[in-house]
Amino acid sequence: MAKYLQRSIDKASQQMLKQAEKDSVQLAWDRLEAMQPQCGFGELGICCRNCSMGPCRIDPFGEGPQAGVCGANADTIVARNLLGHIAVGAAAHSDHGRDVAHTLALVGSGEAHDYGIADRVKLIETAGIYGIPVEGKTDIQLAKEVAEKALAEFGQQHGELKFPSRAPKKRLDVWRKLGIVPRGIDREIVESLHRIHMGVDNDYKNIILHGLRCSLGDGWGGSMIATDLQDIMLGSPAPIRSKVNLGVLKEDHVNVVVHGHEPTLSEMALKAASDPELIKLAQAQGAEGINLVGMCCTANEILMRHGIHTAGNFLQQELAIMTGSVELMMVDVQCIMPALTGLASSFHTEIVTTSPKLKFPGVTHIEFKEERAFEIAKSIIKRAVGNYKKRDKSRVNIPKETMDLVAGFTAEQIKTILGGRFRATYRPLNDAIISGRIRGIGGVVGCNNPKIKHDWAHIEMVKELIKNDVIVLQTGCSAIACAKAGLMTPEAALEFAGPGLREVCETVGIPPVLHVGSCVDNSRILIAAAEVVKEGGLGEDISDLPAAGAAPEWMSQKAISIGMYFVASGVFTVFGGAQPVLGSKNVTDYICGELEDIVGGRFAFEEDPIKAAHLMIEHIDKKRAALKLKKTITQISTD
Ligand code: SF4
Ligand code: MSK
Repeated sequence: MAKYLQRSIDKASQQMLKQAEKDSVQLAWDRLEAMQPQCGFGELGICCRNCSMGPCRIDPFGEGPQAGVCGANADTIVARNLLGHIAVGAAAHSDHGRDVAHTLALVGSGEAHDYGIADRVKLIETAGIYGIPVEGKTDIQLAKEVAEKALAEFGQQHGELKFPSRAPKKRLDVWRKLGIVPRGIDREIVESLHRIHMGVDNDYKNIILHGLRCSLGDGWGGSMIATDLQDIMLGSPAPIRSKVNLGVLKEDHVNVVVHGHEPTLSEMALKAASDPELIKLAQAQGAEGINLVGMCCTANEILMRHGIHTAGNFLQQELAIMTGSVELMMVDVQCIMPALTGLASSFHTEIVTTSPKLKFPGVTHIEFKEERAFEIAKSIIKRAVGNYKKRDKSRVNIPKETMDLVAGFTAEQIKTILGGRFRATYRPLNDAIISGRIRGIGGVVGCNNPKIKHDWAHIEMVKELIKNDVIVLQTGCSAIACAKAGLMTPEAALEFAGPGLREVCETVGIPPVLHVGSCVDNSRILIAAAEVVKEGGLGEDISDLPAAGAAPEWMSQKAISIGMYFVASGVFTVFGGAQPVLGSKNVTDYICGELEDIVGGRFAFEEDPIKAAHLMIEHIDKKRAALKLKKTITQISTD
């Protein structure tokens, strides 16, 4: 089979991969190939370069060294490396949350005029969670107080973060008993870095326990702050139709791709792209207009709130440039491949960095300032318009593929859609699970990874789950993969869902696979799980629910942090490829086994997406049996 066919399951991507082969352009897949064989010590997690007595490595065959120069064994080294990944992932998500809180604080102090309060109800609810009295206060005053409380939680030294109190009581009790309720978001990250310093924590169980605490500071802390404060400021999503895949790029328009994670600037870029003055300018250059589209999680943010088209997921960032039609790619933070600038320089595409945290040598940097957000966004869009005339029309090769989808399903929206506008409740969802029409809930999230055929594992797994009546909630690049495969339309239920799930989707008019948002919006899945428990009839804790999580094509440190807080929240979670822990049998057994007795959740590693889906289904069935729920039709037929 031709290489380009082996590399992606997505037709639009295959077309660009074929083009790259023809033009001898090196993409992530080629760089992976050139990297072979990859370091086995790294894969197993048994190399350490924490101090200059090293670098050290443990011999996995038991013949060579079994301890580093300091005496650290495989268990210590693997656990420390894992904690390092969790800390980095939690830091990335939480720093995103901090930036959002900072912007809301500027709204409160009247310094960020381009933003306002878009969801008053959520503002009041959030104030309630923080214990802030609302009476007699203007929205702006309240926003300032909420933002300040949120900002204080990053540096808090003692006590507990507020948002974990939204978890079921039993869950909170588990965390409290273990002493892992995060005290402060930054504090747990810093303590992680301290513990992994040479000669500090040597007990792998103790190290991992802190990893759970640090990750909870992400899921029930930094990420949740990012999601909720974005909703307050930019608006809470509601179901919305849109389109996805590289075919959303337009041959006769100035194409601007916004890529990364933080939506504050891209919201303004969106506004700037419909500014009549700039559209006129684009038309003067011979374009029909300005077409702003998203990539990765910035895409998910503006898709969820505005229905803006998505060009692609993680492994499509280089492919978008390969179309020869992108005038400008505006990037913020996270998942931006360093390779972009080299590739862009062989086209007319201009990469513009906007965060002080992410720069490339010699690349245009226009720094985002909340106080001048719209003005800055306008200047960036203007550059894109100016680049249109540099486009080499003979090199434009935009795939035709697009797919319709419905996005915008939040924890609140699921409640309204199922329960009705005036009687918002999770009761119908719980009843559907109890009666066996819905077998359980799957959360399928995470990245792409060129080690796995692009999008393949996401799509296979999700199809298998919905075929077995498991309703699927998705975020991140996984959501984009399944949207491209047509799984996020209400009609998909007729073609792909099992009989019970199909009936529910048909009655309510929802897709069997719900787009819940970006990476930080995994916090929406936690809230949805807490709501299901609160509604009653399915146990008293998240770990009682017939639910499971997965990251079939994971690659980033953030994915590890997300996986950890899913597990810490009591969720059985399957990763497509193993985390770098296999060099320690003790650590592997602990996180894939014993942890379940401690926190109610554990990991499994399974590369085959169908087998992985069945691990999730088995777990769901185990939970159904424990709850004494009757068997579903698909359960009986597969017994
Ligand atoms: Fe080697 Fe220990 Fe230093 Fe790591 S901390 S590099 S195992 S001596
Ligand atoms: S963008 S973290 S590749 S999901 Fe959130 Fe996608 Fe993974 Fe980045």
